[in-house]
Amino acid sequence: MITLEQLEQYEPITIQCHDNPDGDAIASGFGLYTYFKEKGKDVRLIYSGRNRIKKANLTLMLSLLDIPITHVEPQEEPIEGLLITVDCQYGAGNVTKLPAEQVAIIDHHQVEITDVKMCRIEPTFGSCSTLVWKMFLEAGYRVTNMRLGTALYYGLYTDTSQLTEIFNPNDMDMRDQIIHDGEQIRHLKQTNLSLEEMEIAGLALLRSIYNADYHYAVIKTKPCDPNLLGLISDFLIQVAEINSCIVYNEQEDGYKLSVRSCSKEAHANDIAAYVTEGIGSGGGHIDKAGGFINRKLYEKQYTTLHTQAFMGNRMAEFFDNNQTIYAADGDLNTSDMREYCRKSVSFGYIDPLDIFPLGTPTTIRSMAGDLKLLIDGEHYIMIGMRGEVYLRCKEQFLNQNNMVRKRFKLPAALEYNPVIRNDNDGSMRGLIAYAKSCVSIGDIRVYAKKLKKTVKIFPANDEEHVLFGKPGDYLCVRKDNPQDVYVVEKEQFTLFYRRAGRRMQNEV
Ligand SMILES: [Mn+2]
Repeated sequence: MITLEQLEQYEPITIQCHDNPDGDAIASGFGLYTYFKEKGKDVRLIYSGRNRIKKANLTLMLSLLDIPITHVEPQEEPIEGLLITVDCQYGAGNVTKLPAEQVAIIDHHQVEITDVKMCRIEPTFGSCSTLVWKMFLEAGYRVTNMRLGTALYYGLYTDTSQLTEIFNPNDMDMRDQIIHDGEQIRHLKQTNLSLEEMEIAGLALLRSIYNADYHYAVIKTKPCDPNLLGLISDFLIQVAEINSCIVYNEQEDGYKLSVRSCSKEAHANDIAAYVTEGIGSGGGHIDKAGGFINRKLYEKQYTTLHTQAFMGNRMAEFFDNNQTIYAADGDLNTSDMREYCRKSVSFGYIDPLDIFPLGTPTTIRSMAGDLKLLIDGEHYIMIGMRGEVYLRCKEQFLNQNNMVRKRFKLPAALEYNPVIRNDNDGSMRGLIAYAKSCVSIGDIRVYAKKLKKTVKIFPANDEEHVLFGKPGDYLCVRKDNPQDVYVVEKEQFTLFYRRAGRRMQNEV
């Protein structure tokens, strides 16, 4: 994993966006350009390929923010010093390969090129602008230049359908923290689409596939700016008969999709995660989400299936397979479940009252996204050994765990350290520092089964903090409390639970 400090060793530095650069490629390239310029480096920002930048929003972006990008023709002479391809991977199909003495890659697409050593690829980041911003933070560089902040913000905006399809916490952090000129962003928004794209949207709407059983629609559009996908799906979801939809199209390396839902049982982020599972990534909010499917992985798994059929099938499967459990009813059928004992395991727990006062509205941000918590004195924040964050009612918690008055320590570093934000004043605290250790009481009896369908559980007394389970996870209910229903991931389950009675037999 490269850092900006390492790249600073080279001179001169050339930063290359992919051919037909979009807002994110230009913004992230401009970010690196500005950084190296401030370090006194000889640096230039370029792109190549047959087409020149001509889309209205992009030419406006270049002039508003004074971005010095130039078009170059392919050349045989190697580029001196270091060439960094940004928002793309050197040698991939969407970027003209320019010979160079040294090459580095900074990108957020699926890994396609593996023979470049100096490389930083984060496929779960919503934009390459976010990755550049993160690398700034790591290098101790703060964005104070308004033009640069506005560019990076617009890069994220254009790559996440107007910020609606964000699911990586790093993207959320940049969205919330980076300085930007609201007036200029408004100006850029009004120039988003071309007449050609208006026509693409019109044609796409005429060719929608509608499923009357589940009230969903699927649309494939011609190649276009990914922003358009979000706009079309925003339009579709307003149609009375349509309660959820996927709008997608084909890109160089796969399929980009935009998901909307207004159904209580089928959230857009769940649909996006389900459709892309194993072949890409997806997520977002309950009403708006997005995702990406990697072409190679798709073609490996579905050799002959047409993508439109695939999307439709996955949607139907999602609805067929979705079970909702209201734990308060206490009537979960356990006849197909087996009895297990929970071993005693350690967790971290945090009393939010140790961080912010009673009544504070907060947002807990972790790799799994944002979780809203109004500090009510009734919940603990739990941290699992892999950094997973969830809430537990204090009463339930005390029944199941013994507190150990020790600081909690994670066995390994996390990809993103969870934070809690005070929504009143925006102040943030790292969660791990407040965590204490606890050990679950062993030998708690549960009924459990491996899930074949996705489930959604509305916990008793706590219906707003919905739990989700996917096929392969275990659905558990406590033997002594049929209202205590929850889901445990497969790996965790095998670690922490054993079949009731098994050990006895083995010991004998
Ligand atoms: Mn991008």
